[in-house]
Amino acid sequence: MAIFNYKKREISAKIVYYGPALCGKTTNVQQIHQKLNPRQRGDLVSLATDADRTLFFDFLPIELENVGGFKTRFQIYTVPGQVYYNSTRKAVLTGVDGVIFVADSQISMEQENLESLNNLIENLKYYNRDITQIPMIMQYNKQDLDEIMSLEQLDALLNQRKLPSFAASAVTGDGVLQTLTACCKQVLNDLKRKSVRADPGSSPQKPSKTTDAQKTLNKTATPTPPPRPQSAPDIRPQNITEEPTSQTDKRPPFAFPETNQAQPTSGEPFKPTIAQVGKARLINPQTISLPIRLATDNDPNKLLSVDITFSINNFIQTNL
Ligand SMILES: Nc1nc2c(ncn2[C@@H]2O[C@H](COP(=O)(O)OP(=O)(O)OP(=O)(O)O)[C@@H](O)[C@H]2O)c(=O)[nH]1
Ligand SMILES: [Mg+2]
Repeated sequence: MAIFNYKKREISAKIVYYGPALCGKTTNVQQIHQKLNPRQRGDLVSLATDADRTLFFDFLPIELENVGGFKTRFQIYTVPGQVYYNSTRKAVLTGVDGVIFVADSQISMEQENLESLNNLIENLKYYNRDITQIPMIMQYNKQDLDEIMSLEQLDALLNQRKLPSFAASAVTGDGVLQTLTACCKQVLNDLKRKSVRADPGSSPQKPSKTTDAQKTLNKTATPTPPPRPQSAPDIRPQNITEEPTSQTDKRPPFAFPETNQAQPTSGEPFKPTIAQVGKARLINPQTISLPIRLATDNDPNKLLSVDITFSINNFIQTNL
């Protein structure tokens, strides 16, 4: 669930890319990582198999400066699309604030798209959450390929709710930032609505029960509650743009979200134990790849690769 920290004037929210195997979720996040100014984003953490299939998730923190006077952080996750990783998909959905459903536009993927959408509905139900109450954007990916469904066919198949939908080609980057921008806007509008509802002063009727948004606010309250703003912040984001790195921009680099904010707050525990670590390999001057074996995996030959990226001002140590 999103966290408002009124004292630090920060909002933190979670967006999950969902969709069938190989539809392009990881490629979307890689493009976002490449396109955004390094000051707007942290490092990309990918937990993948040797064949570059997502095993747990990809994670990318991004930050929008000054949305209604608030620093706004989004934690972007992808799920593993392969059918048998459902418990991981469920875990990644913990506390989600917005979903981007990436559909594979190829005609041959019709069934997989439907199954993945139904799987999303089911996994949200596990958390007693209704998909219609969660900000959501559709992305019709792989538009560069032949033998794809038309946008109208994809809408008829997957989007009876008429959610905003974007045609995209994640390999070229077309439509990637537009999709993300639309989702960020929806999430912020949703948070604004909830915060207005949770603010008794701005509500015509006092709610009789504690709402989810109030619970979230209570959870983040410090022992001496900081003064609340007069009204809910005006959270209209600017478009997320491809920004060339500006040498004169003195804003601090993105700080990795505090551990207690990045961790799921409820649901399944998600802490795989490492049984064995192999020899590190240098992928590029900033990135090493570590082969690891999980304690849950008895096959000594089944190693996963974990990529760890370093940058000068921002050192990330994963918990995994
Ligand atoms: N032609 C084309 N290929 C794409 C596009 N997006 C992704 N791909 C390719 O599709 C393959 C799978 O992409 P990924 O981003 O790894 O897919 P994923 O959804 O993360 O897959 P899982 O992690 O297994 O769920 C890769 O070879 C990508 O290069 C696209 O828009 N067009
Ligand atoms: Mg992936």
